[in-house]
Amino acid sequence: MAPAIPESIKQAYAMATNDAKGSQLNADVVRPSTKTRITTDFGTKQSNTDDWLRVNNDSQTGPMLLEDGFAREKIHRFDHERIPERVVHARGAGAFGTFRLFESAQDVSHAGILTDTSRETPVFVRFSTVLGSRGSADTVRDVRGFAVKFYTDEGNWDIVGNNIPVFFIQDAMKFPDVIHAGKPEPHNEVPQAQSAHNNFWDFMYMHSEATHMFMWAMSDRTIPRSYRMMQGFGVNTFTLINAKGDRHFVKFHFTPELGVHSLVWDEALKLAGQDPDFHRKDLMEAIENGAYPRWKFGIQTIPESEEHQFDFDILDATKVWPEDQIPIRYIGQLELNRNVDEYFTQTEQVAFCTGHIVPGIGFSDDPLLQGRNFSYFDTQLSRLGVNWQELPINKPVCPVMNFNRDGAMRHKISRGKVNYWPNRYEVQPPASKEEGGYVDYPQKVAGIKERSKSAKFLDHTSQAQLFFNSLSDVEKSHVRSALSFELDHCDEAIVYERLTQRLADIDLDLAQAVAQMVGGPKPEEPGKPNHGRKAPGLSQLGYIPETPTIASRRVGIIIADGYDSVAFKALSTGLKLASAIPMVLGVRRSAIFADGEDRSESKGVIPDHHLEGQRSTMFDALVIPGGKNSILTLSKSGRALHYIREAFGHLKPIAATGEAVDLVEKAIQLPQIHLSSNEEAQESYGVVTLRNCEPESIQGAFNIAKNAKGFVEKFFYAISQHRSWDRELSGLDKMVA
Ligand code: HDD
Repeated sequence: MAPAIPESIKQAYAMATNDAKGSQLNADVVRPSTKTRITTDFGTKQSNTDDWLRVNNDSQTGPMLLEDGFAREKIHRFDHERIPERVVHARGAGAFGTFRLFESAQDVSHAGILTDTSRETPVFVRFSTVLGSRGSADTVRDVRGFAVKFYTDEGNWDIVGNNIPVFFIQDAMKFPDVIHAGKPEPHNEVPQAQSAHNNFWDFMYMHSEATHMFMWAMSDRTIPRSYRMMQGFGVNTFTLINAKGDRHFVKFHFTPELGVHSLVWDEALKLAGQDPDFHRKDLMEAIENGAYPRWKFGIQTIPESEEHQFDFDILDATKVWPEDQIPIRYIGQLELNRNVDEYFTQTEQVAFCTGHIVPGIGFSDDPLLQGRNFSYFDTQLSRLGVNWQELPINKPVCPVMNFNRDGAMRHKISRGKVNYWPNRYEVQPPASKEEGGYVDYPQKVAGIKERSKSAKFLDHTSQAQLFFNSLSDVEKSHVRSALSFELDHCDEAIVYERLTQRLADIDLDLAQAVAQMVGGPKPEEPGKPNHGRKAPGLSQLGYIPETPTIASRRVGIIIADGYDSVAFKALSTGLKLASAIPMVLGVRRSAIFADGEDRSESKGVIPDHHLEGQRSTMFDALVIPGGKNSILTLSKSGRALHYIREAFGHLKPIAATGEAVDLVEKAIQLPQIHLSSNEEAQESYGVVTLRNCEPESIQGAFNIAKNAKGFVEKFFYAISQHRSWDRELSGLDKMVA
């Protein structure tokens, strides 16, 4: 029997038929069912798709016949299934959603999507890694793409951004170099999906404008916990034009409701092998569970007249606009609420272009953006072919009418006798401004034609220092470790020695620590004095939500026969009520029975997984309910003990009740961790314990707040803080992992 369709999926389909993009996409959907029959591509019903037509001679070994058009069609279609993968950002995951504006930005733009607060604009978002091939792992250290297609009433608007606000290069002409340097090396196509190799770090040194970005790339930003927990940035400087015709420069921001959170490096490395689809599955799971990811949408704007008032060039994509100087104004919300129906036709064939803008939005002279505007259109041609704009995922929801014609695979049919303008029937004239026509901003331009950069583009270190100064101690130590890891993978001394010297331009302590780890001379003097300034919004620890939440967090509950059902039920119910995702991990994936449970009366609990099928890396936190026999079994299981040790090493909250407190003690063996000794709940470095677990001490209201007294509340608060940084600061994690 076919499995029942979950409610959330039914709702998603209902939504799909309600919104404009959804119904447009559904227009050509094939829905296989038990009532439909398999046909050839040309509609002939087929009675056998398993056996090639052949001559069956007496010994039953006769030849196959070329005549079999059905078989040839099947093989021919299979032979041509692949299209070129994206030259960068090949691996990705996408979802549909909605954009809502809650505050009009009409003072700066006349774009419908930025002024009409009654609209709900359908969107498609594709997240990606940059360097890896389509089949590479999700959790590698890499920048993440954050590309948003808004299907607005006035045409498609694409923000083709990243989860880091700056870029490696200032001029688009350097793009092939930076990507060649980062991709696998040409002689052996090694390494896959990582920057830890000679060519990348050679280029980082030789091309010093990349300094600011590589500091971001070595921070935790490049190992996100989830696509849902990353910021998105338009990176380039665009412009907004209001109804009066005034122009502002603008940067676009998406800030996640769940906060900005990362994996720890050891976890990211392991997950790349244990679950290469970790982020892809996380996005799908959250949407299926109704935990729709949301981002606040914000703009930073600068009036045209103030373009030159800053000590950095506002058109330089290697610079942020510090938020203390140019605050972000949050005006909208992006929500993802529908998974794709088919990966290829939607996530793979979606084509983003920085050149896709709508009236009220314009480009700037940012030299990276100008080059991107060429590259994106161009690349779609080799990836998808000339009529890529007609693919369902790329089609706007508003009417498209023009005299562009023909080309391979054109399938729009344009009626009428004329295919040019002006024509004698006056059909399809251009739109006036009043009719919504895009009118280019009348920018005054004069100058010398030459290949050069503005003077402020030449400062490559001030903002690298600003970024590093603004990080917390934990984040700084992660940058140090990341650089030490990456440079350890470079085996040519010229590469790691020079790069270490470059670090002294940013921070001498950092440079010295890295030099000591990777070898080579230790810099004695700062290359450039550090200005000591910091800016808000650069440290990701500043984005933990003010109201603590554990929504959509995966929590593994480990049980064996004889577990304590009071603790189990209280925690699993509490987690569900708080919108987390509890997952039962049993010693086997068949029924597990609680202490005292009558096996003839009860069906027990069927775990979601068995312990060997998963790893602690796949969960945000662990729960081990007590129960004498359960803990006896688990204490003899190396795997169960490893779960606890590994989760501890990865700074994750761990909760244990009753006899499980002894199990945690056995696994961790650290006197610094104080475990509960009586009915009082104890929290110590994110390990939350309750020795005497009575129904009244474990149930009740869940108030996820700092300094909460109850066991469940303490545990939930620890999860909401993502990781126990104190554990790392005191080095306890290293003693156990
Ligand atoms: Fe790019 C894809 C983001 C600079 C050329 N880029 C691509 C994607 C993202 C970005 C998110 C994947 C889109 C998708 O999911 O389909 N790229 C950026 C950002 C940049 C940037 C934030 C700096 C601000 N890119 C950049 C430059 C060039 C390109 C300077 C070329 C001159 N990018 C491309 C491309 C890709 C692409 C080759 C590959 C696939 C595609 O466009 O559709 O054209």
